[in-house]
Amino acid sequence: GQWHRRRNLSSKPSIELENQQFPTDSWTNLPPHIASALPRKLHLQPSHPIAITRKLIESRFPAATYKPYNDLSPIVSVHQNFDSLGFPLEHPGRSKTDTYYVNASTVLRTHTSAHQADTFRAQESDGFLISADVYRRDAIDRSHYPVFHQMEGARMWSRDEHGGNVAAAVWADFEKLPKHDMVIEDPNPTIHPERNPLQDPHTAEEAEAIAAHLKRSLENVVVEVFGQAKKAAIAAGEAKGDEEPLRVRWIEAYFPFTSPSWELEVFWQGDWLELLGCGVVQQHLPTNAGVPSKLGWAFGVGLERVAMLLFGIPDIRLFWSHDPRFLEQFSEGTINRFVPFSKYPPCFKDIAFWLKSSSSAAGGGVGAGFHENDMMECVRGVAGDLVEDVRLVDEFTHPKTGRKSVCFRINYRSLERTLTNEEINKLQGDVGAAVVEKLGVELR
Ligand code: FA5
Ligand code: MG
Repeated sequence: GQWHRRRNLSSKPSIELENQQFPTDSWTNLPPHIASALPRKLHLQPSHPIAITRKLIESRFPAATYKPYNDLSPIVSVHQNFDSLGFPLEHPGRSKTDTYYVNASTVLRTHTSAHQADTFRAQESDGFLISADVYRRDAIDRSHYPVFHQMEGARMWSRDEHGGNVAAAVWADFEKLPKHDMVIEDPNPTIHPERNPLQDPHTAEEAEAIAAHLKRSLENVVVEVFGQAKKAAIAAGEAKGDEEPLRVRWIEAYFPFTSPSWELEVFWQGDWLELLGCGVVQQHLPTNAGVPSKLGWAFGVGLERVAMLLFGIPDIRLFWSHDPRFLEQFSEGTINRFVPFSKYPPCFKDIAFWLKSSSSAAGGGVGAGFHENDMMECVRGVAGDLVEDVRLVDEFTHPKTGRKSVCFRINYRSLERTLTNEEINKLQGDVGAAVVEKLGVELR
């Protein structure tokens, strides 16, 4: 079993978040280093790159149609975050290895989609843009962080206003969208009967029109982002303007609350980087929200990922920096290239341990009741932002005892200074102690 399954992590009867007391229980798994991010609200700090990115994306969507919501609380119910979106009870996203629970019925939202149902029900406009901080137990590397920001967008059309079928109205709105000439790879059909199906309540014409409007709207955001990033790179003398364009592609995806669904990826630092997920809204959402005749699209984009491209920010941890050498490089409304203050040396340390032999297999790829995210959180809890990357480098099962051993490689590197050997050895020792205490493993 997992340590946080057995006992109340905080061991306090309640936690205070946003000036409110929440009772804790056996589901509580919210560590202080995550709770302390709640007051930061980077998307609301005007000269922070996350807020500049938010405003740039908002500027591509007319405010009369897309009402912005930027101040919704991150503390939501399990119902809002999962049930209202049609997540099945056994969905891995619901587990304590993936989600921060305040208690059994309350979580820190894992995505801005947690507000879709309520916003559809409020019916304040044909569309919306919701920007917010979101929280997830996840991998540690330069593009993943346990707290990040998303913007949710949606656009709905009403069959009642359009003679029972919205396809023509959506195509008419599509024609009004700006055109672009960027090459975007899109090898799959809009609808695929097995991989990416049409929903029963929709006609293929409706889904095709909604998909076209959705993709064009998002492609226009990418065109704007790349255009601004390129201008800034030329101004900084980093580029001449005749470089190969970045590769961008649409791929098929799956979400419980959209179908068909897609993700948009760009080629960045030698690998595909996912910017957003989107799709045609599952009809159960507007139906349950009391607006059954409305249909349309929704997307959720990672603001850090977009900001990294826009400003040339190489590591997601930088967004949380209090260092004026980071913060003072940005100002409201300005897109400029980030100038690294200096590159400090990485330090790689391996840690190997035997998993508990008694525990049974579970998710997370590794098995034996052990989830990689538990390791990630132990490291983050000890080393905070002094850790750049944690990678599973070896797995091995003892041929005689059947016990399983894993080895993780931790890359310690500060963004702000050179770490000393003593400091790193202390961190590594503390990580070892934390995994023994919290995960019940045996160091090798
Ligand atoms: C979602 O969160 C869906 N709610 C998106 C969605 C909305 C789909 C509406 C359909 C309709 P996903 O888990 O893929 O999807 O996350 C969306 C984006 O958030 C990713 O593409 C990525 O840009 C960003 N993201 C995800 N995890 C992290 C992380 N740990 N650190 C930084 N950014 C992340
Ligand atoms: Mg995704």
